[in-house]
Amino acid sequence: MSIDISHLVIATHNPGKAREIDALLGPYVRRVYTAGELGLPEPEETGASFAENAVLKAKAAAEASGKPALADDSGLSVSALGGDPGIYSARWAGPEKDFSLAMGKVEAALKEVGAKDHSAAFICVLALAFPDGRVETFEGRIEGALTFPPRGEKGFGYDPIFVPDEYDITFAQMEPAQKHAMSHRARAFEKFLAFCIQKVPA
Ligand code: ITT
Repeated sequence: MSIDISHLVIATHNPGKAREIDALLGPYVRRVYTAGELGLPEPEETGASFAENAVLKAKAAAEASGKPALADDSGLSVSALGGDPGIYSARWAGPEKDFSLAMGKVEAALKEVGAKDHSAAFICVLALAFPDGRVETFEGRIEGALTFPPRGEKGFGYDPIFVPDEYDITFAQMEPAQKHAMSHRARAFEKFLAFCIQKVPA
């Protein structure tokens, strides 16, 4: 079986994610359309897991566009907060998508539980959906620890408070290429690309 992802819809409305996905797809895809560019609606994320939400977004975009669609559901899982904000990572930023507010909420929640353990992980599940209803998922994860106050101007979302294990700078202090060499999204992409390449006939 071969799969054609040469024209792919990126089912995200998050410009930070879209930028990273574009860079990670690199030469593998000829034409990338974003959900915003195609005017696709933003489906409500009603799933109970990253995978369920990724599938829901990818399927909606594939159905609406008639093209294969790739969605990313991701977030920050903080050990001392029982995995929160997790699948609610975007919602913690409120309607204004204010991540200073979201990072402040994480810091306040850690203080409230008196947590000494600041370990956390970023998780990303990619879902690839086809107009005929087929869907595949790929998961990536990176472990690290949270630091306050936030540091760095690069990246997006919670990057300024996340220090990956074995580093002393945050994702927001890294050049994009350095983040892409290790991130949860990059790890999910490795699996996605391996799947696609394996399926393409020689
Ligand atoms: P779409 O659903 O349109 O893709 P979204 O922002 O709503 O956009 P999610 O529901 O997957 O996406 O929310 C994930 C949130 O987790 C996202 O808004 C970021 O704030 C955060 N996040 C995910 N990956 C991240 C990364 O690499 N660096 C920093 N924050 C990240």
